Amino acid sequence: MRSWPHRKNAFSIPKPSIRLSPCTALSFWLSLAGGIVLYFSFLAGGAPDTGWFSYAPLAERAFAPGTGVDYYIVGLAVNGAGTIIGAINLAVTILLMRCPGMAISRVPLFVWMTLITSILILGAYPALTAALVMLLVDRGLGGHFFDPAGGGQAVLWQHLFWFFGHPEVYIMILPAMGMISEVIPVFSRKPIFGYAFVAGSSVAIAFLSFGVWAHHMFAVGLGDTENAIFSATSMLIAIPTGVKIFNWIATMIGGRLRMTTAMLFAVGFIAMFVIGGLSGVSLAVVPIDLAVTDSYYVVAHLHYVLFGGTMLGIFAGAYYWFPKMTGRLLGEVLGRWHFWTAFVGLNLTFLPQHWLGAVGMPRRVFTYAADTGWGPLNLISTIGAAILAIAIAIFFVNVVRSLRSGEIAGDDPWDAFTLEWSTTSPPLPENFATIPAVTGRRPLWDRKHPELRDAR
Ligand SMILES: [Cu+2]
Repeated sequence: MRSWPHRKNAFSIPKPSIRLSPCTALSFWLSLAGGIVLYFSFLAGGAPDTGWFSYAPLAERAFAPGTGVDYYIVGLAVNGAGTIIGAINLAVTILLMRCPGMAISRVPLFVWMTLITSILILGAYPALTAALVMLLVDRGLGGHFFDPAGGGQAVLWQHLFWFFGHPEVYIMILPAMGMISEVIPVFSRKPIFGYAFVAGSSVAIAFLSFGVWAHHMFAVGLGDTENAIFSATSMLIAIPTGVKIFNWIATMIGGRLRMTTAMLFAVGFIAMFVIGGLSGVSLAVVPIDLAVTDSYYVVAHLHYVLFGGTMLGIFAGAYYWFPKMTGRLLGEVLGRWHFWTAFVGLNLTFLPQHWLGAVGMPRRVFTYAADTGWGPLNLISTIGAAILAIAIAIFFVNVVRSLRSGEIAGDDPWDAFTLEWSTTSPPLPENFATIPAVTGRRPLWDRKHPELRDAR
């Protein structure tokens, strides 16, 4: 295994200090409490059994008399309050508390994506919260918001839910995109290609993501004109997404690549996200959507985006920032095992589901008739899921082992670009001994290599 410069001895790891500001603490504890309320429903006489989007009227008391949906409502509302407070906190910090010289056109792309994600949260979560309150009124106080018999509209729930639900996809993927936008340039030893396009295309994605929600509702019967409009806006969103893919690839072209585990996961993200993105474009075509809606094709698409995309991106970020957080590197040998088992496992699990969906296997079934012929592909999928579980286990073993006896990271184990690598690992409570001055997009790199300094 290669050894990186700037190693320090075993006694130089500062004690980690976790101190939350009151606002951060409120957001963290509300989010955690909301999650606990939701999971507590399993113990309290039944989890919500109306699917993750809890469609009305099935979520109304007449059809779901237990307490499961009530736990869903309260859990998501409390969790959402924590998320909204966290988003305000992050947006205000990024907009108002940057260090001298850190113009908004110089902040790391991970920070850009965090800002855009926070704005998306502020636009999307209130719609969900409003819908949850209305459902609570329907269930607890005899309201009729979603009850056609009382003059309400069941489809109103779908509009409100998906007005939240589609931006939510970007809320989950944009931070991961930000992570690989940090990892790929450092391990290509090149600045990101087209910084302004990576940041700007995310603004475009955020803007468009509020105008595509009804692509989840093509089968509802809104009408051909409505379906055509939402089909067009959904296809449009592929353009800024594609721009990013080209930026990442162009960053790697001509670079001196270091295929660390973090970089493997980042490259894996690009490959898998292209598959998930393309199946997403196919679902924006109304006739295709009508043919495969509520089938395993949708399940396959979602998992290529959220596992092949978001999870691989989070793993890339974990291997990249673990040394900064803990002072020790994650093991590279176990890291490679983790990557390849995850990569093989996820493709074995989710790729066959495209075919299963296309031939009509509905989602949310746990069994099917033998003469459907779905058995072999489901068997492959099951084997893949087991391999995926092994991959996650390898990651946790790696984390525990590295925490106890991992290689000492030092301040800057990757010869990185950005300011967090100029301070100790883990950082001091104040982050920096003196407030750094910034004159470009790669402040630490500029300091290390004044002769190669970026123009901006
Ligand atoms: Cu969507």
